[in-house]
Amino acid sequence: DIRERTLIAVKPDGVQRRLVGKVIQRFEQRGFKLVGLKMLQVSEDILAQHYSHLRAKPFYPDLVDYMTSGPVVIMVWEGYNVVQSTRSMVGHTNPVEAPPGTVRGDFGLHVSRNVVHASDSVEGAKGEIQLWFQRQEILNWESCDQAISCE
Ligand code: DAT
Ligand code: MG
Repeated sequence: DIRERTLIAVKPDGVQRRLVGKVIQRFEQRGFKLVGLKMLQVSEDILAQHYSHLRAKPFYPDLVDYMTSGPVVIMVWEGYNVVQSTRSMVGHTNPVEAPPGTVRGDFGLHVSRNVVHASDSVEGAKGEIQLWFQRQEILNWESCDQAISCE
C-alpha cells in the first residue's frame, strides 16, 4: 500500500540535541512523504494513552518525565511499507543493539534516551496517528516533478 502511514516523533533529547533536521532528512532521502508535522509539549494524558502498554513497567515514571521534559516534533510519514522500513531505519530500542547507520545506532545514548519514536505496526500506526493528529492536520500533496508542462 503506497498510502501506508506511520507516526514518527523526535523525542525531547533529539530536539534538544538539534537532531530534528537530520532525522527528517533520512526519511525524505529514503523516498517517504511527509504529510503531517507539528511541535508540541506532550501532556501526561496523551502519553498515558501512547504508552499504555508500558504503564506497569518499572521505568514508566522515568519515561513520563523524559517525554514531558521538553517539546517533541511529531510527524506522519507516508509510503510503501513505511512502517517496517522506518522501524529498521530507527533501529533497536536499545541504542547498544542498534547498528551504525540507524538513527538510534548513530545518535542514541541510552535505552531511556533513544531520540525517536516510530510506530511498530500498521494497525498501531493508525491508532497513534488518531491519537496525535486531527484529521485536517494531515495533508495530501503531489510532487511538482509530476506536473511540469513542456508546452
Ligand atoms: P520502541 O520505542 O523501540 O518501540 P517500546 O515501545 O518497547 O520500544 O518502548 C517505548 C519506549 O520506552 C522506548 O523507546 C524507551 C522506553 N523503554 C523501553 N524499554 C526500556 C527500558 N528497559 N528501560 C528504560 N526505558 C525503556
Ligand atoms: Mg514502541
